Amino acid sequence: MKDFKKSVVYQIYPKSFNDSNNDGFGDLKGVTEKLDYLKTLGVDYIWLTPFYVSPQNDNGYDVADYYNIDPRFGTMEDFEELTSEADKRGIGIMLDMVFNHTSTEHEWFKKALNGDEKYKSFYIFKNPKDGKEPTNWASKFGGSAWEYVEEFNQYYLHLFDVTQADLNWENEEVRKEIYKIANFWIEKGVKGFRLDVINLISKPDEFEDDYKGDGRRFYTDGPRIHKYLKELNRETFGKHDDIITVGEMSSTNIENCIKYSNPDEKELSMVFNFHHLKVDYKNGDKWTLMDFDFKKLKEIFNDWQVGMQEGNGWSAVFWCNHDQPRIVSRFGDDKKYHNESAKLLGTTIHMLRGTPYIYQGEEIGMTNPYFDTIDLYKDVESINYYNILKEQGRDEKEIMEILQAKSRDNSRTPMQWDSSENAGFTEGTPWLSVGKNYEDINVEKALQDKDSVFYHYKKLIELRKEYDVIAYGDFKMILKDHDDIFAYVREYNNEKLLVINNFYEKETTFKLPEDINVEGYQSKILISNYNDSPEEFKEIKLRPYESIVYYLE
Ligand code: TEU
Repeated sequence: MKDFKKSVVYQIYPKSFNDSNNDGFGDLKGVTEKLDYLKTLGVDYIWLTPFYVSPQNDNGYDVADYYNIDPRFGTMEDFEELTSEADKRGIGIMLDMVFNHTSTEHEWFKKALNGDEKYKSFYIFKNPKDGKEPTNWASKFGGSAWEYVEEFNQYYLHLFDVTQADLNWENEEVRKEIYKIANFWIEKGVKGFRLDVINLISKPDEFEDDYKGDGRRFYTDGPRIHKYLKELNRETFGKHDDIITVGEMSSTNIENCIKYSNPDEKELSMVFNFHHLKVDYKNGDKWTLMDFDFKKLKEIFNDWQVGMQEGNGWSAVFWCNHDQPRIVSRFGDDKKYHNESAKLLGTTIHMLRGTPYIYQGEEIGMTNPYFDTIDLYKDVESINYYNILKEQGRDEKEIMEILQAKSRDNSRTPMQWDSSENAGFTEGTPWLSVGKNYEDINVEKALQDKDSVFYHYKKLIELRKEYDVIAYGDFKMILKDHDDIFAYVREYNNEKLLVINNFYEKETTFKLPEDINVEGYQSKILISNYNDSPEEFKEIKLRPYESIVYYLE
């Protein structure tokens, strides 16, 4: 059994990873072709986003059949080969399970629409209120969270796209079907589950208007969420000691995350939360242009690291995924200090208390593509908000700048393998345009450059396996009020780690606080993004984006 605290997970968006049959769409065979690359990087698990049968309105998060592979991605034999080949390389497969909702193309929903009462009760149908939607709840993708069905004179709930109907977890039959799905894939040998928006599955007892929030206040951490997660654990992955689980927790809090991930609770191994990725939102609104609030970023990292440590919870620590912009473009400098800032961001995350997740391409410093016309965008959320911002009268140039910064398509452009056409992703027409800088930023080039971002990430993974203080050490932030530096100390038995990150282009000075005892300790640099960082650490002039990790014992 791998220790998930010493493990690193690599997230693959198969649609954009590697296209083995040149139809322009990545596939499972394409993933298998790249397992040796992932083995070289040194990752322990690969999280595959959904590849089940789906109409692809939300790129697979609208599942129409949980038991079969969508032909675009290949066959069940392809999946079985991938799992077997990954296992030979000591890599476990983590599947993405979308249990909050199904596609409206799912047979359950089709039967519901045909009036089958059993399957209507699988979803959330409500009568109109005053001739309108049952509540004022908003879909995460814009518009109302309710869709009217004339035949029933009722609405069904969809917290996301209108073609993603929320399941009714209050119905025990639904839960039993969900557990069958999870156990089916466990039988196939998967070693992990990522649970999509899992803290939305328990709906409130009363469906009432949200007068205070943005129409989404009731979504998260509902009244029976812990009951359901304990049952899911008990009926499926909790029966096995070699399956790790991570819950995607939308807008949650530390108290719940401790309950979700403290091993005594028997719910999940760890959780994703996103507060650190909202520090460039204005008043909680993603669709704005705003520099990131560094002070708030440090506060959030500190609160979550200390809070989860005190409650014995466990976090997935990450910057990127298929919903987030590329971090080097977002919080780094993807022009003048591309390598330095990409490495700084990697070190910042990988030295934290938690299990690190690397999103495909992050390890080579892939950037946002800066698409400049709306027809290059494919993401349902981005297209919906383009139209919403147009209706609000915002001008085209400003809207495109917002999409260039915030669209989920930023992370979904094809993986850049080499400098050949379409970056070696496909010999067909890619479903989404390749980033223009693929001739400069690609895997082939990274593997040939010992100073590349790739080898920095490879080293970070090796260090986590070698030094217990990284996996198990307590976290303590230092220089809380420093405007440019995010620095922290990790401690475990007699080991200390001093992690120092200058998040800005300008030079700045680091001074070790008096209360950090280093007397009698031997020190060495474990990793830096400059080849000549000073061995002496009590006072350091930090260069642009300089990031250094000292090990003391
Ligand atoms: O994401 C949950 C979610 O809220 C995302 O929509 C994301 O936070 C938001 O788009 C950021 O603006 C999960 C999946 O990761 C996402 O790809 C799916 O679209 C969504 O659930 C619905 O299944």
